[in-house]
Amino acid sequence: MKGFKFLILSAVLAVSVNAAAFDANAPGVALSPATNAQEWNAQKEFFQKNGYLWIKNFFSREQTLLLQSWAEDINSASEKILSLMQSSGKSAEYFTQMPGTLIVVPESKNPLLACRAEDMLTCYPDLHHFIAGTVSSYIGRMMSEPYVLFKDKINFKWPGGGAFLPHQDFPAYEPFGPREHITAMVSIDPATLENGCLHVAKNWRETFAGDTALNAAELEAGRAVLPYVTGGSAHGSIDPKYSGKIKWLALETSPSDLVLINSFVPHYSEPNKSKNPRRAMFLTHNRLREGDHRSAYYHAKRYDPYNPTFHFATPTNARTK
Ligand SMILES: O=C(O)CCC(=O)C(=O)O
Ligand SMILES: [Fe+2]
Repeated sequence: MKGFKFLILSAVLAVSVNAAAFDANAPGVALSPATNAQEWNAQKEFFQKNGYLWIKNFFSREQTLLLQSWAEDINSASEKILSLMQSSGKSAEYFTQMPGTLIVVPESKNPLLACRAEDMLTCYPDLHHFIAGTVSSYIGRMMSEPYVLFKDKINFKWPGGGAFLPHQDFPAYEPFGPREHITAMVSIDPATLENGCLHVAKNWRETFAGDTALNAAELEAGRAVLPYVTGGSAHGSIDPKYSGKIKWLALETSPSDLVLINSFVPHYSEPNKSKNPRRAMFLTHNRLREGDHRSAYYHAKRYDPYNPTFHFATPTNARTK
């Protein structure tokens, strides 16, 4: 009887260890943050191979409430800035060059609604500290070396707004130095197919294997840049001949989840067809050994906000310039 109980117990333990690593029915989903060497390795290996990782139950209930309250504060500050922009008649540069002010980009169809707000962490030092102590330290632990924040933003994606065409982030970040990036997506609202959740490419290296227009070694390393549109309203989006071949995985995330993507994995999102916003923070990191470039990045953005490199496949007017 004792032996039988032991067998049952070890079977249950074996199942729960596997479940904590990955859910076989949902590729790339870890049901909880890694807690032991085996889980850390499994998450790192999956991320390095696929370019994304989806971790459930990363944030506690209290932490998600805190993040939601920061998102509300950032939205109301953003709306004040947009309304001042309208009423004062001053240019966007006038506001973006004001030290310590959020960089707010309006929705293309509504100048009073924030499509996104950037450099939030400069304006909300407590949020910066919170992200450094949760998300950044987790990335550093998983990758076995320290990572530092490179850029940060919140995309509000209001009802009717906000499609992001298929794109890779790397070409937009490349001019600033680091060769590798890890972006953490923190969902403020539950993300669904209806409200425009993020989709990531599945096995994109395999999809394009043998394509002679691509550098085979770069593709093998998961570092190939796919041909993309330059100029016009689709600037930065992957050439449809390529994006049409990609198989996509929809990430219907909840606010306690953490999603990590590298800057090469193709991704996109549909417009929000629901009645509520689909807010998400995007916190991009690079390896500390490649330098701390956040201030230089935001200095460039504040003084040259219309440069197309800052408007890759985004639903704003500025990208047409
Ligand atoms: O908010 C989204 O759905 C996608 C955002 C994105 O890919 C980006 O801003 O680079
Ligand atoms: Fe992106």
